[in-house]
Amino acid sequence: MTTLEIEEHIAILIEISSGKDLLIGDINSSDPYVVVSMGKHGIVHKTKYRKKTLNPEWTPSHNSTYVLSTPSYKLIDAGGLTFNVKDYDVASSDEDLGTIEVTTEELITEGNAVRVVERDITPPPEAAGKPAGKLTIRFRKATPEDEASLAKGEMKRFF
Ligand SMILES: [Ca+2]
Repeated sequence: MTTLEIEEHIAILIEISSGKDLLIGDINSSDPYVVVSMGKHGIVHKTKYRKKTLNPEWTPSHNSTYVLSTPSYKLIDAGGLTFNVKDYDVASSDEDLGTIEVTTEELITEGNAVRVVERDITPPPEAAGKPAGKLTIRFRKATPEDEASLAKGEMKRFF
């Protein structure tokens, strides 16, 4: 962390892009969505769910994209972000389909660089040892225009 030079406040545009070969939460499929949390600071974002798919793609209309705007120390303190994939259920509590972690150092990008992270999902304890698929996240430094577009609910592609 000592080599990390960052501003006091950071704004990162994050897109939860897609999942691949996710775990099955229902009989033969899942209704996957993603909950993003920042350590003890709790939940910072949620996508909407996609119906009956193990290979979901989330777009801005599914809340795929948001700006994480935070004092830097909170993100450093949290060590990064956790992306928890869940299966939406109508009649019971939502199933855990596993998580990926993206570290603070990965999240701090230079200039306009876009970073794409495709990472193996760590399965929940009850599915330990099973392949749980992959989750793809994209991010870059947020601009004031990004924040304005999101606030207006524009459904454009940000990446
Ligand atoms: Ca379900």
